[in-house]
Amino acid sequence: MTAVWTEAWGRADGTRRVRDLFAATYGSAPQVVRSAPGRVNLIGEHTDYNGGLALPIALPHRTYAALARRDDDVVRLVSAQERSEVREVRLADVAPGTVGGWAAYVAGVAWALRAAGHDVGGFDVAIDSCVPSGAGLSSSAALEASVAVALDALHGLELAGDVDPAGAPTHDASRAVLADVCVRAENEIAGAPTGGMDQAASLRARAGHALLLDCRDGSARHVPFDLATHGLALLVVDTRAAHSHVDGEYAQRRAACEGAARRLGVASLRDVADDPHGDGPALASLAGEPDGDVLVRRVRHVTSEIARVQAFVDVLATGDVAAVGPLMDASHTSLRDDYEVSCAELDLAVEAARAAGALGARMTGGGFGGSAIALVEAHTVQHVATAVTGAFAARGLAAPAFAVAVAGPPAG
Ligand code: GAF
Repeated sequence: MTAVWTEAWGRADGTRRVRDLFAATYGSAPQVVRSAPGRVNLIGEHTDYNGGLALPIALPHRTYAALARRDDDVVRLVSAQERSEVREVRLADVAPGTVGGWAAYVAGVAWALRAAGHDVGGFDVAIDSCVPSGAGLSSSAALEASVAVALDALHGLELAGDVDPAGAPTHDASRAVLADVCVRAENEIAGAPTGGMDQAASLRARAGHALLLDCRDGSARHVPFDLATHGLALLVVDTRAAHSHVDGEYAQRRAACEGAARRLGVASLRDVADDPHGDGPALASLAGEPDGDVLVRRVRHVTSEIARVQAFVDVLATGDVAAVGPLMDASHTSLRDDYEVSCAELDLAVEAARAAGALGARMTGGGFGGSAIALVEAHTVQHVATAVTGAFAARGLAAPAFAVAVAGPPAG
């Protein structure tokens, strides 16, 4: 059974495609072209909106945005993925609930920049992308971040800075500001109550490194992450099971955590995770509530997952990279059983990858569909992908798509 691969475009190819789309649509050349990556999260799932730790890497798969200024406040938008007519939005009309679909992410970024006091006017924009959409690989954040850095360049906002030759952003603090802008666009204009890890990964990551994000104070540290030197690889399995954050399940999980924190009298569940006495007392007090069983499991996932991120980083520092495998496995079990955000396709991808020799595997991203990741010995990548493909076929499921994730550079 042959595995299907989703290749990342080269930068020159992506730039040419989006320039061509812009010229074919608007009859002139764009003034700026920028791009931003999707991400996979190595570990630390559903921790960001709990003030916790997360450890994403930027993917080599990127979204490309070509822009030119207009002298009115109209935004015209076209996307190669949507194959739709050119859409048109007036910036003055952008508000929660007024823009639907993918255009909300683009117009939302301009709206949030204006709300933060930046002088952003109308523009024409063309979008093209090799980040698979709906695959849990942050195509939304890649779209927002590509538009954010493009608007930054178009209007001379000087927030994005550069990406140095080693693939590191030169201006982390102001990139964190841009990430917040993208989160506002997603939360308020697109209506998805997500937590901010994805936008940080796309804007603040560094090539060859994972981004250790502390979502309580917004600080970030780049942790070396180069699997190839250890003879390892990270296989991404896009299960092709539908996934969306605008639906109610993600919001319910977030509300449950925030409700639990309120009942415990803490600012966020991070405080429970950091309690020197452990999470036992908090879990015991929640167990007595009417919905105690569910609350205990939700909180236990968050506190244990934050501890696993720290353990993962500690293991990486020892150089024994393969030893992170059991932490990935434990993360998946916790997301499946305690947080209940996995699904049959994700569980199958994880189990089939492990059966084919993966050293650890887990769902990545928000869940309810989307992608899994598996840590494998580099020479077994094809073997594991073929085995997972076979397992999906045996269940009568659509063939998954695969990619090898190498930590790439951030938006720029
Ligand atoms: C999605 C969200 F967008 C993130 O903010 C994060 O909560 C993630 O799910 C789960 O870790 O990607």
